Amino acid sequence: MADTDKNDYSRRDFLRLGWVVASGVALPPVLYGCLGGDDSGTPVPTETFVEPQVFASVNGRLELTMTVAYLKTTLDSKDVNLRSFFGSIPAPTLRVNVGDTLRILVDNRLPPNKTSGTGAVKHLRYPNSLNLHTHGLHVTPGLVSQNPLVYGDFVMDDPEFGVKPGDTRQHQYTIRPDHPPGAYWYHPHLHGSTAMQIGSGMAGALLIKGAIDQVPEIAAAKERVFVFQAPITDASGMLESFSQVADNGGVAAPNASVPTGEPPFLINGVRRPRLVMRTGEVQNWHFVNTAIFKYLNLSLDGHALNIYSLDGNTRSQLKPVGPITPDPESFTLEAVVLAPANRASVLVKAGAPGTYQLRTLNFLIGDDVTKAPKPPTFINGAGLKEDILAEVVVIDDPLPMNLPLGPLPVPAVLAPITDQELAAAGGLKRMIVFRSVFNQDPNASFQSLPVKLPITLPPASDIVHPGDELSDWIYQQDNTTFANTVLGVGNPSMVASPNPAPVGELTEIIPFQSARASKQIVALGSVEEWTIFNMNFIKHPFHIHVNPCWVVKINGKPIDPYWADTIGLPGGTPAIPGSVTFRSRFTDFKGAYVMHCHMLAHEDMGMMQTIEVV
Ligand SMILES: [Cu+2]
Repeated sequence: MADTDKNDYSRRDFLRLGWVVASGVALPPVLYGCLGGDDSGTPVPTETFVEPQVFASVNGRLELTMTVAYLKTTLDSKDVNLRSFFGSIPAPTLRVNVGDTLRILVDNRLPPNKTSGTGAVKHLRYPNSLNLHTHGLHVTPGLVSQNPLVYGDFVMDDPEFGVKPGDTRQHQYTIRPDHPPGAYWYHPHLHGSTAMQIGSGMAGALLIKGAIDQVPEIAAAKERVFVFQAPITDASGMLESFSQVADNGGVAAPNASVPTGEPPFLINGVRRPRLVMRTGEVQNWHFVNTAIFKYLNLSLDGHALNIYSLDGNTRSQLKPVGPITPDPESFTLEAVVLAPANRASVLVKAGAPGTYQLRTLNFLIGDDVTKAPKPPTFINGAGLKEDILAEVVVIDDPLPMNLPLGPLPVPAVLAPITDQELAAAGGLKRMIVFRSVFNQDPNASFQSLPVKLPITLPPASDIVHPGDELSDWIYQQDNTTFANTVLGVGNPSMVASPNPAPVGELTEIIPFQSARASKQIVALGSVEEWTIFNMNFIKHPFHIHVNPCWVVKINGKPIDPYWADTIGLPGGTPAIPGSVTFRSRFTDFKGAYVMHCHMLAHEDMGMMQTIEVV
């Protein structure tokens, strides 16, 4: 056995703040330094891939105190001092079983808030207040009890309050026995500070274990969690400027290019870690994209990534993706696409000995749908460039293992939502619009927002969403505009006026909790079909809390349906919006929760709407 590389290990300062596990077990962070070696005497390469600390349930219960505080550590060889959960970036992995109870006491030890946002970023504020969201979990969005006060997955705080510095909040999440087992994650969700805090690194994986983990080929595979983060820091290694968050989160002035490469992705806090596998070995990898803006487009040289779960939702069959040969000039190759907040669980079977790169391939983060011929073409400044994320070394020390061949156990709650079920249980259809509005700089090179009309319309057959529901939205008929950095989701009441404001004048956006903001009222037990329209080129990732989505159409055209809780929307324009159509069962839980853009600066600036299940 090779020695653990002490230098690599010690440069990650896990859990300096200490922690309390009242019920459950804490497993130390793991650096896989050895794999047994081979018989030829060739030195085995050292792994630099680290696994985050794991907190695991015991006897059906995991109970933790989650300290929130600054952490001085090193990320990608840079000294940083950033907000953290549990004093760890990324935060530890929480590991529970279906049927378990997870209790978390959030203990906010950040210093008092100093800054209140002003001007163009006025809705980015309260950087040291927070709340907690368990992303993708089907749990109650309200209170678990009034006395004592215990919260479920509650994120409906007034931003002025939330869990302020010095405050604590008790959460309890009851993971139902029928909950889909899979890869989820947790992060703060206070409106106004979410982007800054997750941009700091306040994010951790949350694994729910169940039937899928008992499939023999999966049970035998080494399991790894990849928390992808692109922490934002200033020159001093801190993150205190809201405009920095906005600039790195896609809220830059419309004439600025979309950030393409910086900050770089880290995996569990390490830039380009090395993993070692044995030829023939199968490993079980959970990818979690916690970046606040950037998509991932993952491909492993020479190997297929065999997807068995998306957003914690098991597929009935493995879906092999790749290997895809990178082409530096291509912005059309699609590998395993993870919008911000998406997860994918994949099985990887190591091939011939050699060194392979795990890459994010070039990715179009903006679709220019006005350009013919389709597919959409690259917009200057709107592409994320290829990057190497990790190195996989396959050694000549065979370990024959198998991929599962048969059907995988899909939870009953993930049965397809048929036309008949939809019709019988309500069948209501809704249309929701995502749109950012910006001031138009007539000299801007980045002309996507807003669109100048008239544009050359495609043939009528290509306009997939005609109809009165959208007419209210097609109100911007020239290059005058509403506002600077105003983002809206929902109806036009989200902006102060449907009429254009003078260029340069800031129009106020109505906070999503406002009585004037739109709200979707849904009956408990109903099944509905929603179409989410995107009137911007940028691929806003749509996320809805509590209940997953059965995605059935993209741009009005039927697809091979799948379950997800976060959906990268195709780009569009006000005249030709991109769209995704999904069906959802509003089961089990009454109460208010949210849907929003997971480009988190967009969310913080108002691209969020309330759903109330009654
Ligand atoms: Cu967005």
